Amino acid sequence: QRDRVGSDFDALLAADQRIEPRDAMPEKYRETLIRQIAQHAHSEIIGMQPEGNWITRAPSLRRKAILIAKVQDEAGHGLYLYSAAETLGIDRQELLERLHDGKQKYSSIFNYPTLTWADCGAIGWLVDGAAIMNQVPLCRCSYGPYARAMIRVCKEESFHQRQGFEILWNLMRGTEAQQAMAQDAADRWWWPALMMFGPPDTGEAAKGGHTEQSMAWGIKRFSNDDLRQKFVDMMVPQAEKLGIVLPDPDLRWNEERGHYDFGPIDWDEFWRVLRGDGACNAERISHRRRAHDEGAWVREAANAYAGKHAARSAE
Ligand code: FAQ
Repeated sequence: QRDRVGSDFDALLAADQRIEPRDAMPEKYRETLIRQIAQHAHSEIIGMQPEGNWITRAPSLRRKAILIAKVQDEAGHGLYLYSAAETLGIDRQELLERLHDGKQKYSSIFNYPTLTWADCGAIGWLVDGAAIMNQVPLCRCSYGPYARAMIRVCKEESFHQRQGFEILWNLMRGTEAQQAMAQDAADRWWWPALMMFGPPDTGEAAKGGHTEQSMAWGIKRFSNDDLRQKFVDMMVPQAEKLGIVLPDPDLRWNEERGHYDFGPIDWDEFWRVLRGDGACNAERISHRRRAHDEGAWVREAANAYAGKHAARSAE
């Protein structure tokens, strides 16, 4: 197939074929992918913390087993994504240093605290729901290794979303206190989930954004606002099923547009969180650094083992 269009980058893109690691690619395309894939990988492993916080306190053995599996899936997603980034010629160690030094970002959403058990439901329902909406189109991303990693990740995220929905479903059918806990979690996670899609496509906040170029390169398939709208349209009926009231008085069906209208997003809060001023930014990074330092012996042992094997097979 490759021969039909040759190895020329533009021809591959024009034919909607995948760019593979050995293909020639513009340096900016490579840098954009490293930025996005690394940010995505960092989000997965930092994203283990908010729910990991509840593993010891999950309300039953069944819930605990499910939560452990979900958090492990997130670690797995991080590993696929770091591997995909490495195919672009960057070392994993370097990426982790950039995360630890604050030179690369992770998703804004993981700087919010998980205060109650219902937050695990809200994360699965809303955060994984937003992640799926954003990541299904990435299965068609122009860069092969990233697109392929997304296929399995999306399957697992769908499962995660269902489990979040089910947690909230049960709470909403429980006592008054449990219902209030579910509603409170949805109140706190709704707006941050909308921010996950990134700044708006137009206006001041859009300046300096990457969307136009990334869409031209087939990395992003939809703009931030288009995905956000699809997400709102998907979630409103689900909230109704749950009996949860989404915390937005402006939320209503717009017959003309064929979409739900929703109220203004607090972009100042978004940029504040990105600058490091969210409730949990410092905690997330210090926990991450500590885990990395405490894992040094595992990396050393794995390297020593690999070295021994390499020496033996060279004999
Ligand atoms: N948080 O021009 P754009 C998960 C930055 S899901 C932080 O629109 P772009 C699963 C952006 O980097 C979450 N920063 O940028 C899970 C740029 O700054 P820069 C992870 C954000 O890249 C669930 C600036 O704003 N998913 O982890 C955010 O074209 C539950 C301008 O923005 C992904 O990463 C944000 N929310 O579009 C795990 C998906 N939004 O880099 C555990 C892949 C924007 O120039 C539990 N990524 N920024 O300094 C993407 O699709 C894109 O990178 C976007 C941003 C859409 C996030």
